[in-house]
Amino acid sequence: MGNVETALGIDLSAFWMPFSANRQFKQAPRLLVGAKDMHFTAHDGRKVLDGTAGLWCVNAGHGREKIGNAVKAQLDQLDYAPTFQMGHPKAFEAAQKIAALAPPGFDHVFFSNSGSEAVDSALKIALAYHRARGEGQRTMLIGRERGYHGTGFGGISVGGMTNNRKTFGNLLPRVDHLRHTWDLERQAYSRGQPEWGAHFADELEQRIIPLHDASNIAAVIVEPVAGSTGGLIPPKGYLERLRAICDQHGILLIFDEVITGFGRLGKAFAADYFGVMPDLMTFAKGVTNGTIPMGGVIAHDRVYDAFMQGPEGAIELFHGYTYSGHPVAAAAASATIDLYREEGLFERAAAIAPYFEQALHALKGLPNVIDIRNLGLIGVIEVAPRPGKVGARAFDTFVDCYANGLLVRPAGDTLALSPPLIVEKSHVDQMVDTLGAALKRVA
Ligand code: PXG
Repeated sequence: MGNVETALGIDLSAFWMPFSANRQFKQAPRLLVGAKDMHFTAHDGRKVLDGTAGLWCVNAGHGREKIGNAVKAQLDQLDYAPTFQMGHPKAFEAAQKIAALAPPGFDHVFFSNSGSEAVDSALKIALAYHRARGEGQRTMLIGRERGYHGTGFGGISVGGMTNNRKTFGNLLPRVDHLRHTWDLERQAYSRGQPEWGAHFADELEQRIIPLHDASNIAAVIVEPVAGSTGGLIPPKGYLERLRAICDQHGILLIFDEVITGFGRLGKAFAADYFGVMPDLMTFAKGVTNGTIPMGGVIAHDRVYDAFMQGPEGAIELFHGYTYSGHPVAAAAASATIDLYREEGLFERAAAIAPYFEQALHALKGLPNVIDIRNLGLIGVIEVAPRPGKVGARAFDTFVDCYANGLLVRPAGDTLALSPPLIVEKSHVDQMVDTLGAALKRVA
């Protein structure tokens, strides 16, 4: 066993880690053993500033007692109850609170346990919606290059990340992709939404619809801000155009809000932030502040209502999970949403976003930095790849930051910051200083 394993008395061999270089990691592990508010505690007792809200999920900061207490109370009261032809109060309460937070007309919540399942559920709801309305031939799903929609077969099919697709053979058929919206030359160092690029949405009308015919297309799914492929901020007017084209052709628009939901942009959802309303929204992550797995789909009334036809005894949607609306997850969600409201955390995120933007853009000019982009509390530094070694420079920068007390998230040759919404200016300063020093050290 290595030093860390000996110190902690654990064996690292059994856990096949997700999206990780298992052998490299196990040689030099980065283990977190505690967390409170803005900080993790590393295995050696060091405090590490959480610049990424875990994996974009701990929006209210770590170790929030209100959520922990709600979880403990729920475990004592009712640990599990089915939600297939049965029910329990917490699932209804959580759904009600999520619907109340969502934009007007989004009044129905379907629960899953993760963002990947949320995406699968949304795609299936879209297909079933058209069928319920007598347009069952609408089976095509349109995603986008560099989209990330989790790791189910549905999500990787509509997603646009090569590494997540190339190994797995049969993806869903009848899928096409819009191009992504990032253009280094025209958009580099945009603060907030780039001015240029709304026309990328026109591809839907100019290539995809003429090729497949709108009558065959069920839905378009996009992240309002593409998170995992490096914070691609939608150009001004882009989402509006997508919405208009979908409307014109009877195509459902799905916003994957797994990252953007629950305050990341300073509003409850990106739909609110951009003032563009989809038909279905997925969520996960921040819904429980990362404490208990939960995800889901928020459906607009017009979608839900299309299912509520036919005999009352008919099951309207043959879809669900053993843990859809799990009591403990629902209790966590309910308490989390209360916390977001009581502490005004979305407003807080909006208030500190300009400071975050200013601080981030001060890194312009550091070695290898080729772009900096931001929106709300999403900030991304793009570095030039090392020749023949895509991702290596960003990874080394991440390791350097971690050694110096900051967690950032590398993805390709980008480094993302997405701190908890309780972040203070002093934390922002520390993030930028640590990242800046790392960029100078890492060649
Ligand atoms: N949709 C979006 C937009 C996501 O960002 C998922 C779906 C899938 O969620 P689950 O809960 O199944 O993982 C995600 C997940 C990163 C990173 O570093 C992002 C995610 C997950 C892990 C790492 O960018 N997003």
